[in-house]
Amino acid sequence: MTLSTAPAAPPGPAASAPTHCPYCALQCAMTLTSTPHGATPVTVAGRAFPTNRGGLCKKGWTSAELLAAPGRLTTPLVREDGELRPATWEEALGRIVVTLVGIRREDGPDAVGVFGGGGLTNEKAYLLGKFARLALGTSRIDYNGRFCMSSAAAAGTRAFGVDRGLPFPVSDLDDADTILLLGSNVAATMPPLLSHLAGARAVGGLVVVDPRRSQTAELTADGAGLHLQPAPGTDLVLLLGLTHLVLAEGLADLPYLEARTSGFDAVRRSVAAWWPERVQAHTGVPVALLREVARRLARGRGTYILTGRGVEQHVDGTDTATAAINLALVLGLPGRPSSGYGTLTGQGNGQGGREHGQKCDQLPGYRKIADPAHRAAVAAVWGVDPKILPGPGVPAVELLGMMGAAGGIRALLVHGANVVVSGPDAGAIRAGLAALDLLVVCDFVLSETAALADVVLPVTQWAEEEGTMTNLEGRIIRRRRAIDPPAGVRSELDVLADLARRLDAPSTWPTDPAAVFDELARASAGGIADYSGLSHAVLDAQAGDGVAAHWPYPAGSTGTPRLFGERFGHDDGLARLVAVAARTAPHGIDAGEPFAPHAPGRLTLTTGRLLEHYQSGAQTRRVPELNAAQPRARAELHPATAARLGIVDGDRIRIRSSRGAVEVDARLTDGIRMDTVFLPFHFADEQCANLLTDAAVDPISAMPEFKRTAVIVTAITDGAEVAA
Ligand SMILES: Nc1nc2c(c(=O)[nH]1)N[C@H]1C(S)=C(S)[C@@H](COP(=O)(O)OP(=O)(O)OC[C@H]3O[C@@H](n4cnc5c(=O)[nH]c(N)nc54)[C@H](O)[C@@H]3O)O[C@H]1N2
Ligand SMILES: Nc1nc2c(c(=O)[nH]1)N[C@H]1C(S)=C(S)[C@@H](COP(=O)(O)OP(=O)(O)OC[C@H]3O[C@@H](n4cnc5c(=O)[nH]c(N)nc54)[C@H](O)[C@@H]3O)O[C@H]1N2
Ligand code: SF4
Ligand SMILES: [Mo]
Repeated sequence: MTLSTAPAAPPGPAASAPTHCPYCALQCAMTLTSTPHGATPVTVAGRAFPTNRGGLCKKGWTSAELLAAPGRLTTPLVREDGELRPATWEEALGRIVVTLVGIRREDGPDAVGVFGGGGLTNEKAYLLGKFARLALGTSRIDYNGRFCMSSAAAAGTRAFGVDRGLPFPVSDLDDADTILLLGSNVAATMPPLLSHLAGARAVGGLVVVDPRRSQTAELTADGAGLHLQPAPGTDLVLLLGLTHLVLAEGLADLPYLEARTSGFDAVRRSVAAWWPERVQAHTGVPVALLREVARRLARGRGTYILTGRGVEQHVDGTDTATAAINLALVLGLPGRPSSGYGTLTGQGNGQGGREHGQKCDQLPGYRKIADPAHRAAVAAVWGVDPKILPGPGVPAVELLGMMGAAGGIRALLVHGANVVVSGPDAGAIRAGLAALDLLVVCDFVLSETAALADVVLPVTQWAEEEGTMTNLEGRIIRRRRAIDPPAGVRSELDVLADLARRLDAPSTWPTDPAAVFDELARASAGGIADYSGLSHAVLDAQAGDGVAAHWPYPAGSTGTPRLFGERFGHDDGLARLVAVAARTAPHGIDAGEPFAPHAPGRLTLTTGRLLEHYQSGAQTRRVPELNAAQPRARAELHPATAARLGIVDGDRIRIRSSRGAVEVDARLTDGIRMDTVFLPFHFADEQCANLLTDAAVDPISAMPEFKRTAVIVTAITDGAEVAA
């Protein structure tokens, strides 16, 4: 194995590189042109591609500013006397290795944890999973996709036997006349996707389910569609009620259910008691609207049901996504031309990031780490004895909860996540991070999590590296290098390989992204997410920049744009309807004083996104234009609620939950339910929404409850809190 301490000699930077946006899962195509003497090193232009059709959102247009943003990390940092100071790579890596070896000797390999991210390229996600299992020997790896796609993934796997967010190309939506969009605000989170909803809007068929009149719900105005405004966390009841109506009105597709599914009888029984008046009482959605939606869905000549985080980030998120799938199956949508069910994957590589082995129970190719045949297949590619592979680890929230605990983890390596802002119950996460013997963060900016680290390693970003990403349609695309990284920065593949060598790891540790991809492709062969027919060269040679490369893509294939046309992924080829039940008794957030439903100032907090910021804001708060547009967290409150609490627009307010408190500005809007308050989670410190959220998780997916927290809202005047 040969390794250098600096990145391999770079190919000369292309004057212009066809690549994709650094942010979300739509992975809009763009061309970067290097302008070596400008203040911003590259300029960005939208590029024709089936997903974005040349369009970009504000984050995409301004993405290159981050390449030259002040505060870009270019040297490793180590903590000394409580402060981070610059260090050489040799010192930083040496310190990591000495500490890890000591912890491993004292407490075993599971005392070291790894936390990955859905923004990592396929190559990095793959190598990180391999690094955890072979170089550290730990089972304890998981990633921020647990906070994102886990409920939808669990539901999709359970129903279809395959978890690919959209089992069809986004452009199929163009032909739809009816789209039910549950808990997704695409107008803010994936603006170029709106062009694919235009057909449905034109015929009045866009149905948006959101407790807020989001920018997407606004698109239903003037006859373009319908907006259902349920109380946060009541979507499961809503979906049971819609399925009840479809059955009661004789609108189910019985021949499809008979030919292509199993489990229908149990689902029929499970929705029997959810008559519309009862659903209205639980959700607040009027009976007439429920009936109209059920009929519209059944009569549509091209009907799609799509879910987003609004319905998935709940303690019953898997069951809610399952109820959405059941509704789709009862209507006969999945696997049919011009109709279907899908979930809108979020992070840039949210799809690929959940396929290559950074999930705690997983090996590459979407394989199971507990399955002996899967272990043997991957161990053969790695050239190791399957016995040395650890077993399943624990999911993200549990992993973070183990920091500093007896039998827990003493060191954590973070790659591509800003957990102290974006994890639930962020106050507890901060305390956990402080209790570690060693926190290592790889990043290109000093995120809030990096600022707490013992060692910070500066890595290449997006336009400085080669790789692949898998977008929300399961389409594998190429990320291309447009400029040289700044001196002093190393690629994450190089960092992992160097650490592996210092830790005397078995196997080989390639650092060239194309070579890592080739190994990933081999390791995925025969798995659910099979990439074995692909390579960087194949992707580069494809017309239109990898346009057709949807997985599964086994050797000799031309890819799979549409899944489920003939059969679903289970051995019997059938889709499974799974009966799910809604909880009706008060639970979790409603239980107990002082947060009981009628306590003064008591509202339900839900959280989400703004167009201008991405996730924890670590990147977008450093882009001047984006930060100027949204400099602070503002809590959306209904004017009637605000009046009752003595709050006027722009007031400073305090929001507290059983976990913590934040201080933010009030923004009054009649687009939100009177019982609900909305906070974006892009901000840090006293504005961090996750100081309020709870670490309770879905029992199946381990998704935390980000979208429903009991809070008390009070005005603050002259620094003093006003009693409600
Ligand atoms: N601008 C921007 N775009 C992004 C991102 C970003 O951070 N910023 N992140 C990317 C990522 S990783 C993801 S996962 C996607 C997420 O994309 P979305 O799922 O669109 O994002 P959210 O804003 O989290 O939630 C969507 C909507 O759910 C609503 N909601 C809240 N609670 C409930 C509820 O109980 N029921 C229902 N039905 N709706 C509810 C919120 O009001 C919100 O309008 O966006 C991606 N794109
Ligand atoms: N309250 C609330 N909380 C939420 C959500 C919500 O809706 N409400 N949504 C959840 C969801 S869906 C998600 S996806 C998570 C995301 O939450 P985070 O994990 O915090 O996501 P990011 O802000 O994208 O953090 C990525 C970090 O990695 C860095 N980074 C980017 N690319 C790379 C790379 O290639 N290598 C390395 N080493 N670093 C990189 C970035 O600079 C940034 O610091 O937040 C979750 N948290
Ligand atoms: S929609 Fe997503 S991928 Fe497209 S430009 Fe915006 S952030 Fe980038
Ligand atoms: Mo996400």
